[in-house]
Amino acid sequence: MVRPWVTAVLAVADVDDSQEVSTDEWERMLAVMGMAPEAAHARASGIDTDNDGVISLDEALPSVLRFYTTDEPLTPSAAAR
Ligand SMILES: [Ca+2]
Repeated sequence: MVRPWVTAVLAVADVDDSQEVSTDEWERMLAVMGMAPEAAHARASGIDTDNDGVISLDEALPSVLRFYTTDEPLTPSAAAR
């Protein structure tokens, strides 16, 4: 149920339409969503668990689920706004 939706998120993040999402593309998407650049970089790198520079569906799933199912703020500063 969630996989097609995460697939759609990945498609949006794939700005160069290469059919895969680089950590740079994921980082850019997080920044557009309001995450601080350093935090976006750290989060994108952390999601790429096999360190191949590409965010796979299986790598993105837990992160996207956590983002939308907790009250965890994007960044500490975002919570203060
Ligand atoms: Ca990867």
